[in-house]
Amino acid sequence: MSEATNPNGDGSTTVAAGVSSAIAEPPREKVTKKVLTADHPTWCPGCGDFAVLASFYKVLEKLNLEHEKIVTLAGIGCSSRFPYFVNGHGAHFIHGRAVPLASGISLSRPDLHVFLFGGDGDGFSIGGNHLDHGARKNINLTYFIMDNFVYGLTKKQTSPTSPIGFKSKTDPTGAIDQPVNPMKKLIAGGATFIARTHAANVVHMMQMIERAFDHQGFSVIECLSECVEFFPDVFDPANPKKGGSFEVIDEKKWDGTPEDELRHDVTDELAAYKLASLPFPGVFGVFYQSDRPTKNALEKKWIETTREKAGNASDLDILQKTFDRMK
Ligand SMILES: Cc1ncc(C[n+]2csc(CCOP(=O)(O)OP(=O)(O)O)c2C)c(N)n1
Ligand code: SF4
Ligand SMILES: [Mg+2]
Repeated sequence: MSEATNPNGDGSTTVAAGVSSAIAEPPREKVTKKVLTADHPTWCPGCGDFAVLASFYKVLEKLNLEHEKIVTLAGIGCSSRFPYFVNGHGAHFIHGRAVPLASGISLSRPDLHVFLFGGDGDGFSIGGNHLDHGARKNINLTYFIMDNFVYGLTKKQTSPTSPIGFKSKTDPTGAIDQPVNPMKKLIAGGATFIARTHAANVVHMMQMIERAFDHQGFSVIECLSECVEFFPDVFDPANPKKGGSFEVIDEKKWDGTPEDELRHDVTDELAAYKLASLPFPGVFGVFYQSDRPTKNALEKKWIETTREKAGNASDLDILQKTFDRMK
């Protein structure tokens, strides 16, 4: 999503007519955690989402983006409270509808950095359909899904990623439905950057956020983020501090060595699908990445061509001509 750092797309910046480029801009305030911190997070003590927020602040600090260009959006859920805690443009939207909201913002304001946050219920259940369409259209944004295998905010219902046998208020004798495999869903949906991480591994989480940010297109990170209240310890098998093992995907280096042949090619969809089929807790890192054109780029080109065909008329003239034709 680094397109936003270069609004004109050619290395230039626009100076409004009549405004002298000699006017010195006041020095920019550095984007620090202090500047980025808004409200006090209201998650339960020990909730995995705290680490996600801390990692996000750290990545923003490192990237030192223009503060006014940062947008955080979310649906509904504990994880979706995220925009409240970030001092930037933000919105807490209807449950499951964060992707269309973010898509509109990304398409109409390519100069902004659009970050989307939410939970497994928001993304894979009520918003599952929107996720697929954002992915196939390859909208330029970064979507961070805090997957805790449960509906946290509404106090323990089975979520689309809850494992079979999970006892909840909606499945008191244990869940019987096949859970969604987030990586497989995202690969099939057409997302062009797909990664998986764990909230207990801040360094890895930050690497994934940065790589997702650098990607042009629909970048998604699934992060195992523990709900200590309603599904504690479920991610321990992938947490070395709790006796588990965190296995990172060994990506191809394209160095021509025999060992490189065994490494994962992130552009290989089938190989990504095989990694996604590994039993829980699976592996972590970048599963898939492709450079398919974004809708943002395709739509921009289409608008330019159409405008040219209309003799570079203004929006108002084009609208007027359309109305005139309808008379
Ligand atoms: C249309 C609609 N249906 C249901 C709800 C109730 N609801 C609010 S959050 C939520 C689930 C949130 O789960 P998840 O996205 O996994 O977030 P978490 O709280 O676990 O972080 C539900 C069912 C709602 N707010 N709106
Ligand atoms: S209920 Fe679970 S997900 Fe929600 S804040 Fe508490 S620990 Fe986090
Ligand atoms: Mg959840």
